[in-house]
Amino acid sequence: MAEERLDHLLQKETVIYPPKEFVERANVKDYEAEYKRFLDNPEKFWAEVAEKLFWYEKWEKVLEWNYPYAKWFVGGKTNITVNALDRHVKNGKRNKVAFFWEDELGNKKVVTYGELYRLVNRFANALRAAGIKKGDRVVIYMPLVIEQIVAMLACARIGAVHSVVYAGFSVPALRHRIEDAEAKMVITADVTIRRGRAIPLKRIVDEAILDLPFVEQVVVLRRLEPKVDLIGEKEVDFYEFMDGHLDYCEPEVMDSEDPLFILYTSGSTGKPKGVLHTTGGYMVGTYYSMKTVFDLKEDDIYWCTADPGWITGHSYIVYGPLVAGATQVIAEGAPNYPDYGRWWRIIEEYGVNIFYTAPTAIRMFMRAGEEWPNKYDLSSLRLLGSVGEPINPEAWLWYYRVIGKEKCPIVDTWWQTETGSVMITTIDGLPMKPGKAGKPVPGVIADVVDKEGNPIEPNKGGFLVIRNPWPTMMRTIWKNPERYEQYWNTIPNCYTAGDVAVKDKDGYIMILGRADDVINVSGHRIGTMEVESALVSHPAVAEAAVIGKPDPVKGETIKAFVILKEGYSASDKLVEDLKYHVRMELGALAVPSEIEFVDKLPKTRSGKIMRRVLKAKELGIDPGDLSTLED
Ligand code: 6R9
Repeated sequence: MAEERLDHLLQKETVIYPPKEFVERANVKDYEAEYKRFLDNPEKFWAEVAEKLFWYEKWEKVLEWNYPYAKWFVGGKTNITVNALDRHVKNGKRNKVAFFWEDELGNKKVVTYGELYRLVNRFANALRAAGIKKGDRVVIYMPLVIEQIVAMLACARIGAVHSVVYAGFSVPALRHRIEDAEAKMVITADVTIRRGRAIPLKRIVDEAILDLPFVEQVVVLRRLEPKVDLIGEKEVDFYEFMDGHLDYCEPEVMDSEDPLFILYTSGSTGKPKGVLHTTGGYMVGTYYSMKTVFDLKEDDIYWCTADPGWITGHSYIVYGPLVAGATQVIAEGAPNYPDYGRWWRIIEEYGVNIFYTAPTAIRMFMRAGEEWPNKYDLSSLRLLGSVGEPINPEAWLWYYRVIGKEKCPIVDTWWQTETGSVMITTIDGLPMKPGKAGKPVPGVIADVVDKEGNPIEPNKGGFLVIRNPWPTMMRTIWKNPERYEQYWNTIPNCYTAGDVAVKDKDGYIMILGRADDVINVSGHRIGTMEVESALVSHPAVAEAAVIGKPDPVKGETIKAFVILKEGYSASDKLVEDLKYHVRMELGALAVPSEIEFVDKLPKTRSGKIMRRVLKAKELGIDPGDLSTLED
């Protein structure tokens, strides 16, 4: 496609049709027919997917919907690792590659389903021997290595509930998650390696668990020589822990509704919430979307660039692809280290067919220039995916042209930690509109509505909602059912996603951004209140307010407005101190890129900070209704 034509497409609404050859071979060839099959009989639709998987005992009922609490595959008994591992090993896929792993330096590992099965079983036996039982919580704070995935699956094998914490979080953020889940065990590594540097992780765990008596044991993967010291009886080496355990561990028979994992995510209060997912529905739903949204076939090489520390890694590296029996590529470290060719070299080397990444990465590569991807043979690609934040048409078209060579459909997948799997996109065969995620996937009834839940006319902004229960929906917020119920009682009879969106006359949904006080930096959710409380915990800060500012690469960046306490004065040094403080409190991804010292913050008469007014002033736009402003 010529450059002028692209320009022209940007001026008006662009519609791009998936190649005929793709659609003819697609797992779902006709979206409308598949969607209708769902609408005609949702329970039959989901039962047919579930029947493809292994169950010790079949469910009695597909869905029990007791608004806003759902039970899926009621009475069904299974174990997700039997579907992710045993099923493949027994069906002739023992020597099929499960993972090609590499780090930034090109160190490599190849793990087959047979090997992964043995590692998981041995680790699961070791967990049981250490006294971990069904229902116990285990926190996993590890880099993107095979052992991280082994630890997650081993928990699932014995029914322990894992809570994976992204290795970029700092001491207090990790401590909060360990405390909230009352984890009996923490599994970690000495270091993660990024941009050629070893970043210590165990040291962070040491501090995070000080005086938390319920943490009985810390298992440490020791990667570097000389090996990091293990102190006291609490700490044990990852491989010594597994040593001597059998290659088979009897799986725990899990009820469909037994918890599988907790994953924390930011919301509009100062504390992240522990989103709880359960076994049966999550397994069936992620499996279905692997086959349909990602069109996964037996011989595909699939690469999702996320980290299992986020929901994308849980659903589309660990559970969905393994249950579907995929061969995957995973890569630890930065996308552009040692250079901007890294990812494209990996695609060429492994012959990646399906590639799933985030808009922030695409925009970064766009800036670096197309000479980098052009050095490599990307012709193995047949489907591209995007997730985490809205993808702007310019980035969409670059991804389509430079990476996909105009022959790969792009699935812009909208979903959330809470939804568990993809909710809106253009599945196989649907025409694509750059910048618009698409239509609800079969199984989901999505809409754009006003506060009362009435549909909004086409091309007008409103709240994005889902009107029905779906198998991978979160079941509750850990230890906070009121918080869970809020999702379902903000707008009558709907699940409120917290995003604003518009729907066009063809039913395509475009996501505009968050409706609440959540900032999306490089596809990661950061609560304004979390950053504000981190700032206020610094001795110099009296009050702080934080907003998101549009950024050409990261989507949004954080700007903080700070009122200093008496006796402190503004300086560049203090700005650096405050940034460092936030890094220590929350982690690098929450550090504001700008800090402005002010004397006053706009507030409502009841004392709430009006971030919307700050944002409008910052961006030079209309602040809207100011009637509640104090003065
Ligand atoms: C999977 C994931 C969820 C929030 C969500 C929305 C934003 C995710 C998007 C998207 C526009 C897309 N988001 N995918 N916005 N288009 N394709 O990212 O989960 O970390 O919980 O974030 O991310 O704002 O509400 P999570």
